[in-house]
Amino acid sequence: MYTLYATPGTGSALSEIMLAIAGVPYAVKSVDVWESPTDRELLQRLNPLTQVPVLVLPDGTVMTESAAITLHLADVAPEAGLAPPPGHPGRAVFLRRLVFIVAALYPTWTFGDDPGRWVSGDAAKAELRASTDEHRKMLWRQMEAVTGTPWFLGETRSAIDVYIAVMNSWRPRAEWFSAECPKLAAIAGTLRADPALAKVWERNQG
Ligand SMILES: N[C@@H](CCC(=O)N[C@@H](CS)C(=O)NCC(=O)O)C(=O)O
Repeated sequence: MYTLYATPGTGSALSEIMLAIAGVPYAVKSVDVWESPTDRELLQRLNPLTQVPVLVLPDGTVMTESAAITLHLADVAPEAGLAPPPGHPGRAVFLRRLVFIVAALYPTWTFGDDPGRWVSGDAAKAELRASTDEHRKMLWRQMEAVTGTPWFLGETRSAIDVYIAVMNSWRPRAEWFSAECPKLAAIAGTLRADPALAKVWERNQG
């Protein structure tokens, strides 16, 4: 049994959806990564970065980092199609964009969500929030320019679509995607409407 430490609406939704798609047995341990000192202490023991997702594997191994978790689940459940397998024509693009999302896009929230962690003074905080928000929009436009249909990789659904759908509700939020990145918005809409994932989406509203 896998155990996922998760805070609804955050990046742990990525791993929760992928666990559901992979079809492996898992339990969700709800934690409040933002507000609860007790939960943060618990998380910090598992992940010194005090971040979700944290996934404890059936053998007790602790995994962090959503991309690593993605690749692990793709290994244990290859039939679920989270990642195109080695040799697949979409494999290189998949790997490139998986790392692009976690290495280029994800840090824009890390540094912009709570700028007071990194800089002091209202002006500096406002500037860091605004600059990371703008940079993120530019990165999403780059993604839109290389997005296929109906899925990011074209006919092949993959974990990249899960990232696109989860992150669709984060700043700059769904309305911006509909107006500026319609292909990404369509992918998010399709995956969010998948009845097989309804319970997970419901748990991750907000
Ligand atoms: N690189 C990590 C980023 C994870 C991350 O930033 N998680 C956020 C929630 S979306 C978090 O736990 N933030 C709490 C904090 O930084 O204190 C990944 O891909 O899993």
